[in-house]
Amino acid sequence: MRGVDATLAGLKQAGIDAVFGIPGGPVIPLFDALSDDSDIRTFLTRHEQGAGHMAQGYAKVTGRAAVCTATSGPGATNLVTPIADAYMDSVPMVALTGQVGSNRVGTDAFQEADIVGITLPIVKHSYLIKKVEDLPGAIAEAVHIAESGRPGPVLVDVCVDVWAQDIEPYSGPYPPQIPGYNPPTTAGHPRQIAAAAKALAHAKRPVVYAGGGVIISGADGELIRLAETAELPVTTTLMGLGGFPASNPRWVGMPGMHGIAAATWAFQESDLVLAVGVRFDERVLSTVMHEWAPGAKIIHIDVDPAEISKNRSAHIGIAGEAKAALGALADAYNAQSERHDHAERVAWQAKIDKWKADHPYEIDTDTDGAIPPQRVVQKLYEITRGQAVVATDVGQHQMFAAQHYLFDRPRRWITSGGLGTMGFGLPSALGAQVALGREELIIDIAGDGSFEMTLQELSTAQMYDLPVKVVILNNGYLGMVRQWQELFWEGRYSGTSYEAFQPSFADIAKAYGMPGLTITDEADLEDGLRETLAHDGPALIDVRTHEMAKVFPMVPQGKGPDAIIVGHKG
Ligand SMILES: Cc1ncc(C[n+]2csc(CCOP(=O)(O)OP(=O)(O)O)c2C)c(N)n1
Repeated sequence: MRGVDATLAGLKQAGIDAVFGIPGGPVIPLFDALSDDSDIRTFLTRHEQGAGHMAQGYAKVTGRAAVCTATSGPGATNLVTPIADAYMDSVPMVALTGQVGSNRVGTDAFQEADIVGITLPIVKHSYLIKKVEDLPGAIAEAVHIAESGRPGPVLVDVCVDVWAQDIEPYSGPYPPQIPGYNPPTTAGHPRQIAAAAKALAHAKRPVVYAGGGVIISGADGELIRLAETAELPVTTTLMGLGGFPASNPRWVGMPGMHGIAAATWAFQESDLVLAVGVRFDERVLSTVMHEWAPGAKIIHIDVDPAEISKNRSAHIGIAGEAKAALGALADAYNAQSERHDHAERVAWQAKIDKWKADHPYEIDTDTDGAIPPQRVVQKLYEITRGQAVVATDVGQHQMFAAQHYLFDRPRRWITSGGLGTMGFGLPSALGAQVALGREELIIDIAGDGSFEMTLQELSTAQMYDLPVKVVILNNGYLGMVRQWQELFWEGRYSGTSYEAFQPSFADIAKAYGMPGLTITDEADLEDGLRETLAHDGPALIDVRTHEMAKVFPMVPQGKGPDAIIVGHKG
């Protein structure tokens, strides 16, 4: 068969059923073959960045890779941001790019860009295919590498002449055996598990620090079991929201720069941190990492051994798969004779609960009549009874969403954590809608600044009848940066105000053939949100919110966790 047919056969064997992208000369053969294929749905987007984020949204809600595709040169370079985003947040994705002819590689041919070289530091793996014999194996490996172990983006860059050449489809073992690539699939070393179980029993003030790895490995059930068995308070990071039910009384909340103060204080007083599927990111620990949890013994479980002791030394490191490791840890805990002191645990949880009760997330009240942005998220949560899938852009609105929309289940929260990519919201929401079907309510909580970066994908929403609801928290500013300027740059708002010009987002929505509403008065908020959410198709609501709202708590950049600003009064 032709190389391109072997490619589709390989993708299907690996379970790929969606491709997002835009064609150009070197991928015309791919699009041509896709048009005859009824097993793979092809989505033509309006920008390759949108295609990449759609693949990420698809992956976030399913755990499975999707494919984004682009032509050589500018098409491929437009994929760089989503590839970097997927790398930072461990999202499985295959980027399939076309390249100039194999005999022209390296000649500065028309639309030649060395995309393998450009993306080398931001891919889990990459291939440049100049010979058709290498293509079927590369496709099989690419999907497997993207999805297994610590997931990530894999690039397959295919020279245009290769598509048409004859080759046998992949017939090797599945998943393919890749020399030197053996990500952990087990719990990790039993002696380390036993040591961790013992440490948990002897701890007086333990806290769980759970991240995206819990969701990726499907370890939420095991985490609940362990937390109940050993009576552990649990925090879930921005990437881990939904990995432990927000309604569980042991849930402390989100830790970190804009997390709940109770989580920061719990870590500061803890004598043991059980970290699982996290990377001790500076947005959690603060930039002064050694000041975080200074008295705590650290247990660190991660499928990627390179993460263990990278940012903070682990006393007990467990290179294991989170689901297996947490299950084994719960079993080891039950099997050992050591037990925690129940009364001590109850007192510790009560102390954390009091911090939570005394210092909940603040709502901006001093708004001069303007709508507090937090209220919009709270209303959305109320109206949807917490059942929506929520995607966000990046900025204050992202943090308000993380703080006020609560998740009881994994894979309902789609956000750009590590890279912090403005413009991520709309396309990732569309990718999630493709994966889950049009019956699922998917809300993109967008910032006015971020939304303008990828809003052309409203066309994709219309073209494929993807009924995503866009809720813009419009403060007329690049709000998060404005907040930093207010707090740390003496209120010099340089380059952050859109006061001089902003388009009508409601009119933009109408131009894209969907309803658009503008809300300026809190009295109209609930009806406006209900009307938007009830529309049977994509719809947009532009909510004008308080321009000077700030996200609190905040641990200022460059300071340790003890410098936390809890709220407006300090
Ligand atoms: C692509 C990109 N450019 C710049 C930034 C830096 N940045 C972080 S938050 C932010 C402001 C975002 O503004 P908006 O989308 O309106 O959200 P808000 O903070 O106002 O809620 C900026 C510019 C970024 N994260 N991503």
